[in-house]
Amino acid sequence: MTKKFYTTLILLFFVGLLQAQTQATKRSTWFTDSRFGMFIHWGIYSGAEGLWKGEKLRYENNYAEWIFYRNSIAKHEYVKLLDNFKWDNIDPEKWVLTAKKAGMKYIIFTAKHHDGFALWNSKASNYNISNYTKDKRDIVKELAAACRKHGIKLGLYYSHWIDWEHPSAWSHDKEIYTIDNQQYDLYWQEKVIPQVTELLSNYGNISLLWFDMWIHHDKTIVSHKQLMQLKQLIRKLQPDCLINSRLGLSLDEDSDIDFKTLNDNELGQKKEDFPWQSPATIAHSWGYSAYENDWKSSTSLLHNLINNVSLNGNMVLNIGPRADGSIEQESKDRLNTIGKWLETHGEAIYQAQAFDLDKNLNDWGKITCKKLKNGKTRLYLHVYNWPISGKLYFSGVSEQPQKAYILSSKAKTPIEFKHQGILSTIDLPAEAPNPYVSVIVLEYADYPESRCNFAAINNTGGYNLNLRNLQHPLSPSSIIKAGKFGSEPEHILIKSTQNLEWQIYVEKACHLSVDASYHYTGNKAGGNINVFSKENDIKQAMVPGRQTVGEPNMNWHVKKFESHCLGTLHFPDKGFYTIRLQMEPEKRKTLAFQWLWLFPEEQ
Ligand code: JFZ
Repeated sequence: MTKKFYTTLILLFFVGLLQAQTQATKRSTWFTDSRFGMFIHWGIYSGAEGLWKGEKLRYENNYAEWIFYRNSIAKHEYVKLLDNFKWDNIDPEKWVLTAKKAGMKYIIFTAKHHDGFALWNSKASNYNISNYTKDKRDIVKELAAACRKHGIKLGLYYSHWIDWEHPSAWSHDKEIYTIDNQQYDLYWQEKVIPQVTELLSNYGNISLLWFDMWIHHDKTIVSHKQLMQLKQLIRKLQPDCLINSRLGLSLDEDSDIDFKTLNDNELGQKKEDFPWQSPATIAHSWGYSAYENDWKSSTSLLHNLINNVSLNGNMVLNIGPRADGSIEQESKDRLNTIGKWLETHGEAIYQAQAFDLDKNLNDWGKITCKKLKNGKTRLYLHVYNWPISGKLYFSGVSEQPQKAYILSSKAKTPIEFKHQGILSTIDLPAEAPNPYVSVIVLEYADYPESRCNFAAINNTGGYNLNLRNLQHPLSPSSIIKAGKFGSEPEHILIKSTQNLEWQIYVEKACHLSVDASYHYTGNKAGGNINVFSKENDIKQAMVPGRQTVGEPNMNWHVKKFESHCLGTLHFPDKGFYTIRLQMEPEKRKTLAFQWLWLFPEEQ
């Protein structure tokens, strides 16, 4: 009886867990389908433009939206910045139209940033925009209406942890002047809970709430209990509203958190199976700053978006409108370029996912993937570096594609390719069809299996066999990272006999010449460097290495890593081959090894 009881209980627990998981997946489908959104940082700080009484932002991380805190501004002076606002020009619909034109599917707006000022008509705090404007403007309301009108999802940023306005909230100088949990809870119950209630009650569907606590709750004033209270409130008022991990609960800790937020401007590094997002700026600050011009290029922004989608992630790209509501030309230019690109390449981004291949296997760009309803699969090869040879090598899939075409070509005219083993070689037009990123589509009859753990042919037609694409990975601690400002490249030190192995695929019988980049200590040639493959071996003495100055006219030296021709390997047929490198330095001599380079010999 008790046993049965406990089994049922355990079963119920897992069913519940599963349900919570599928619920979360269902909730976030629109989000992962969208891939690209707009962040808007706009508030009183926008009126300062990064300058206070002639002084620029203090502190190294000089985010313009932090000026109230950084430059120790008094509240009664800070609100005077609102006098700079041109209310006749301010129209949130223009922001929505800009987002739409840029191909963004959702907007996240700073309803309340750290300064504590609410950009809606908040009953819970008179520190709000309606109270401070002649026409009693409610920007959240206006934005919500515009989003609804144009089919854009609305998310709201709400700074829950930091609030520089409420007397018992957490401002960082409380670390000196102290604050107790009871006091802080006053802020929580008086401001956070009622304000989030307002936002989720009076503005229609809120698709997402974006909180901003980048420190674990164990390490700061917010308690787990308070976070749970907030989370339960959201689930009660709008069960479908997404919550980001900067609420202060990680996805591991709480499966009810919908997506992980990476650090500011941090890009994805590996494929993840849960939803995640990079918040990104076009220049540096999030709020408007007149003193920055470190604009990222359209190409690099596009690369960042594609990089994330190729690893199952989203990107939310920020604009910081001015106090007249306008968006800087530099931002608009970039958003228009991305939007135009998405008009013809959106298929490779929206509802697209990561493919299974290692992100570094093919060196010309990134891959996204889509399973079609009819069972077919499309792989989108985002070619960053259009090969000058006119041939694109795509390694890792053994299934033969049914067809290949350029995504932006309206007629989807097939392009020629050949397929052998795990290599598709695609004939490309001499000129890239798109000046930013061109996309080649490969269509497969089903979901193709992929092969990992080998060293692929690169964009120039050779194989770079290095410390990162070994058959058996080295322990990371044995790899000496690039040093001396990068003038000494990544390498390993070898003092006694050592073997390294790689796998390569060749599509036909061929000869590959083999070079090695290394530095060997000693005054004369000695020791052995051997390369073995199935058909023949190469053996050569190591050539003593020289030094080089780090920079012209500088007094520091580094090992000179030079490329040495070792000989030729024969490959009698197409297929996979193991390349084994055996290094045998002499006693008390050291070999610093970097890479092997295999390149087809001219016939
Ligand atoms: C936060 C805000 O402080 C900033 O103003 C902006 O809204 C941005 C989107 O989020 O910035 C951060 C986030 C993370 C860290 C520091 C500042 N962090 O991890 O140290």
